[in-house]
Amino acid sequence: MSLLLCITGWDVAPWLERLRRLAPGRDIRAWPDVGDVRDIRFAAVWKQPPGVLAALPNLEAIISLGAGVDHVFADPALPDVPIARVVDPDLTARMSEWVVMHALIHLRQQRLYDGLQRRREWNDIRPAPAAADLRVGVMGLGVLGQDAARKLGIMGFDVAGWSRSPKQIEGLKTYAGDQLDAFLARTDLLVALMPLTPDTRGILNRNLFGKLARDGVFAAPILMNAGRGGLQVEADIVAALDAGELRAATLDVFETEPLPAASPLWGHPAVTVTPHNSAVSDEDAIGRFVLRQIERRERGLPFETPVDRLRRY
Ligand code: NDP
Ligand code: OXD
Repeated sequence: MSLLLCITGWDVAPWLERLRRLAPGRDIRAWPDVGDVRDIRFAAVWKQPPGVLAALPNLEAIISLGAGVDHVFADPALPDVPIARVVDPDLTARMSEWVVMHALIHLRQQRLYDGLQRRREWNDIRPAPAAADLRVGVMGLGVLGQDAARKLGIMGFDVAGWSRSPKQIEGLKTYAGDQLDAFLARTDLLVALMPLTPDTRGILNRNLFGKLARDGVFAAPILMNAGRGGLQVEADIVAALDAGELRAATLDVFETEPLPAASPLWGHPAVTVTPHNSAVSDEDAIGRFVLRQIERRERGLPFETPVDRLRRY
């Protein structure tokens, strides 16, 4: 019942050390040192190279080391076995910290105060809207979106959410499916917490920005994206900012990561960049999650957090 760690883009060594420490009796290997491929029953993956999993004849299940699974589906030879994804309270809490913090930075116009401080200017900026004056729209009402929406609500923001399927969530205005335009029309600050799928790729584009509210406290809407870089069209974000169609953008994820040094996003005065760390997590907790999923499968139980192969999230 060997477990293969198949990771690119991150350092695999700490993951190997962590999982071996958490499960000392288990045979855990790290790609490319696979050994006898017939031994491998489980794979824990982050951006596995295409074809590696297909070469494991006895693979029973795949566990994504992230909450997102677009990196798993990027493999055209993905074996047809069950897939799980990370859902972890620590990760969720940290994502909501990022969302609430950056929503507050926009609300309280902190970037303007940063500039004033650098220029040694004492200036109390008006208008100074309250949280209730800012209509936040959370795109994606899954594990992360619901937690973020609830915490934004606690801070007093006027929050609504949009998802694929209709939802009833106490204290939240909800929109679904083809109600997207109505959702956008009441949104001053858009927070994207959606998976990257064939349906959502490029959804954050200039056409969509044009449907956001323009009658809010800040006149032009604000974009925040911590879902996936593939949701956004970066050239459209820059063009919309430069044309005044967007007031600001706070981005944790990018079309290409790491964000290339030549990207105009780095130096744009209205853009805040964070390095895909909005949900920086307790990695031991993720390790324990992975091992718990394997133990469940070994006991004949389903994954706690199965991925739907058709929906791709
Ligand atoms: P969930 O699967 O729990 O939720 C996804 C939400 O998106 C659901 O509400 C779903 O709708 C909605 N959705 C999916 N497709 C569509 C669509 N075509 N139209 C409308 N709504 C849609 O995911 P999580 O909340 O756990 O995570 C969301 C994403 O956040 C991950 O996929 C990942 O890409 C990203 N992420 C980013 C991190 C970072 O560090 N930046 C960290 C962790 C995750 P419905 O409820 O109807 O199914
Ligand atoms: C994730 C991520 O999907 O960190 O968990 O992006």
